[in-house]
Amino acid sequence: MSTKLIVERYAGNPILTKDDVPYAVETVHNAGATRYGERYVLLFRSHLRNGRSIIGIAWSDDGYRFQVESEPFMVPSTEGAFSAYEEYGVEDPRICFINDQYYITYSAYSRFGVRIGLAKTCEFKTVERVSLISQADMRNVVLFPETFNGRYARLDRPHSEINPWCIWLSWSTDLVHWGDSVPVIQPVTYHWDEMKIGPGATPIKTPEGWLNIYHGVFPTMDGAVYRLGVALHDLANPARVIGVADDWILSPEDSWELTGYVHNVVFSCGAIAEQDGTVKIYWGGADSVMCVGTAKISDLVELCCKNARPALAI
Ligand code: BMA
Repeated sequence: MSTKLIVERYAGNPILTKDDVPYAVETVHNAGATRYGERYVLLFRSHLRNGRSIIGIAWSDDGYRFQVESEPFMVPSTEGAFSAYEEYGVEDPRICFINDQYYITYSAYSRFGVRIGLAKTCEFKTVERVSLISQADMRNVVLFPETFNGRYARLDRPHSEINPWCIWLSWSTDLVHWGDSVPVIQPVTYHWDEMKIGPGATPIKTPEGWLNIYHGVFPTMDGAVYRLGVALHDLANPARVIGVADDWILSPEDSWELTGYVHNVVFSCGAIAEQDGTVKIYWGGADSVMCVGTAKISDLVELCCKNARPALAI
């Protein structure tokens, strides 16, 4: 099976650009995605001209043609406990439906570093901030949509000078306090994801395991290249990784992925499984536009099982 054919890009890409946004922004990228009834929702990140980010919202009936709402969905909080940690912007939202609520995990940037905020909504009209759920420095938190023996689980990506930028898994009984953290996937030296990896889309449940679409970064003389890969986690204990696909599934190729606000980037914060066994994967191209492509879930699972490399490999 050629990985070149794994993700079929939508012919109408890019599906959203700054020209589709009715307020002034410079980029549209890194959108969390979910289904709301019969419709599709994207919560996308946009840079303002001061370089800081806000989160907008777009709706679609088919998952391809989106209409952006007239006002942003989340802007940095200016009051209460959140304001001190969002002054530099809110970024890269992921959406997870649990307990009849849509939970949103996002990066909150401030003079104190980057940490993760948790917010929730029932109808994508109003949004309520719940708690800051990490210390600095943490990015890329995705929740699992189910509990495991009464505990919630999340994939996260703490970073520091000595941590080799791994994907970790943490547990919680209330979605606010997290612990029992363990590293679950490490970058592999001289591999497409050797520089750093991070969770991408909310994990998708398959009969074989939880499918984790993540991003990996390779350093080159021309800067970093961001690509997407896949891993499969045990259904009953997602801290156990069944396999990590050796090859990437998506690499920057289209002109709007190769050049833009940051060149050579495909970065996903959301994917939506369909009844027909396919998944719509949404990704930001070059931190500038939103794109979508489809893959067969069974192909992605097969890559994790038949073409795997060790999860903790150094
Ligand atoms: C990462 C994050 C992402 C961004 C990517 C490529 O560190 O900032 O939001 O898409 O870099 O610039």
